[in-house]
Amino acid sequence: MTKGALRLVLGDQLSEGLSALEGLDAARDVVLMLEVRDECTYVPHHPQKIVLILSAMRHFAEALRARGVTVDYVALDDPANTHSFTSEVARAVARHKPEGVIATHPGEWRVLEAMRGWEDALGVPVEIRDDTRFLASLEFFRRWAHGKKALRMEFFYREMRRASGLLMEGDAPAGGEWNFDAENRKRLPRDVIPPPPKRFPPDALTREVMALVGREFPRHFGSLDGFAWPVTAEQAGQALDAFITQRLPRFGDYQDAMAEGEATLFHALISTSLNLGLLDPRDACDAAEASYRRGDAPLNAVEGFVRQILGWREYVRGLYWLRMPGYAKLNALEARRALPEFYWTGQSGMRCMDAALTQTRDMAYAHHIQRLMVTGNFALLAGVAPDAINEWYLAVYADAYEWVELPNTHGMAIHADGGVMASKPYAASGAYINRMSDHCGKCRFDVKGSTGEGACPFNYLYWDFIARHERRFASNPRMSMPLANLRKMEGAKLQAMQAEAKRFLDKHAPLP
Ligand code: FAD
Ligand code: DLZ
Repeated sequence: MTKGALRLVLGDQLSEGLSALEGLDAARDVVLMLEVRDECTYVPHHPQKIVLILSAMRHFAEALRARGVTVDYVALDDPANTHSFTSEVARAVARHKPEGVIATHPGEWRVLEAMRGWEDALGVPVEIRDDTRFLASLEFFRRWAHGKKALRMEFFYREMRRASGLLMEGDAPAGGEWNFDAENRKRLPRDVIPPPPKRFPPDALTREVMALVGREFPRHFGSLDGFAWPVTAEQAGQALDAFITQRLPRFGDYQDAMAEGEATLFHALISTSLNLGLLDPRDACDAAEASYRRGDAPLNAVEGFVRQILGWREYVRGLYWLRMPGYAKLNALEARRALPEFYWTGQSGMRCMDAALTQTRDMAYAHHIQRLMVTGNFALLAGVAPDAINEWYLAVYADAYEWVELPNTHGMAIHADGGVMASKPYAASGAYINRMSDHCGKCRFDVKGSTGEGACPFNYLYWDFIARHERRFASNPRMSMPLANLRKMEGAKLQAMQAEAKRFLDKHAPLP
């Protein structure tokens, strides 16, 4: 029994500086960590994601214990485990009879809702502290958003540059521009070979968790072989260092590229570590800026990288907490179709889709353009129901938590929020994929074709999508070009594409 506080650390809160651990009294307080089945199954997470989280939790608990902290760690295979946060916190309160529970604001709405009921249910004070591991507080975001008609990331990002001082020369942005995106759209040339990312082969503790997860969740989509994610803060730091020295200089140039056999290109693969709390976002930005200041990486690369973290990552979190819970229910395009079965099998026959889907199965990772312009674009064009596609993204990526997955999928990829996040849908035909990748040359579908069985499905689905939403998009000036092209199109050609789209969708993504 302790008279101190029970300090809860969730699986994605593995940071030494976590607010729930501030002021910890090692002599009186107990840190509570819970492996629970409910969290492993509320969507069928990829086994690598579950291993990553449980292994990182176990390593974090070991590190706390090494510092003399008492950790009450409930393992997944503990026979007494009741497998939900709420019931396990209740059991721990009964065990320790603490003076109160201290938690950090969780990353998902459903968990916050549960936490808000704990004080009444447990009969002890429950303090939910702000999550201070972000560069913008939720209050900062709310103040920025207040009274604005449109919440565009670019303007939030500029505020964040000013507030953080990152890549600033006095009051002006380094290099005289806020954003060098226009330079960051190169296709990968044949003779540019991206250096492979640093891998972290599983240690004994991780191997133990792999066996456990293999036993407990044998039917979850995804392969466990090849698990190589960083599971400690030290490893996360090494992954960042390797990225900064080997890949950052070309990150910008090839940020939007896709290539056969290149699953990671010049991307950082640090989202898992950032989202677990193993890596601090400010440290990642500082390391990139230092590389620029040393002359080791060009500004287009460094600004592009910093924008992803200081801009997009902070922006999506702010938007999520500003708009939830209603945000998840939006369905502006009235999308209702089922998720095509090939999202699970990786056998669509479309080379770009199958590359993204099979690497997702094998690594629990796909880079941003694959998520946005391939699997996301496909779901948008096909009109897959938001719940179905959101659940898929939340399940299959090792870095997925609702605060970051939902705005990216619901808002950016499928436009279900009707334009809160993006001023127009990120809809594209096969021509975009052909421009940014070498997939189409080897694909069994013809990227130039728009009708018939051999035509690239992205083409007829694109025009079917534009035609389906013609009236809705008419008031959006950013859609005037595709609408003008639609109106110029021969009626018979459009009808043939619509018939092809219907045939394809009824087969692969039926209506309920
Ligand atoms: P890099 O390309 O190297 O970028 C560096 C870092 O910037 C990332 O690690 C990440 O922390 C941050 N970042 C980049 N883009 C974004 C973004 N749009 N939103 C938030 N952070 C960003 N990211 C997640 O962390 N979890 C998700 O569940 C997730 N779901 C997504 C779903 C869709 C449909 C889309 C289009 C994007 C999603 N993203 C998500 C954003 C982005 O794709 C990933 O952060 C990125 O691919 C992670 O790989 P990386 O570390 O190699 O990133
Ligand atoms: C995703 C996840 C999984 C798979 N398992 C656990 C777990 O067993 N224990 C835990 O504390 N957290 C887990 N998580 C992360 C939580 O789902 C996450 O903390 C919430 O979704 C809030 O972001």
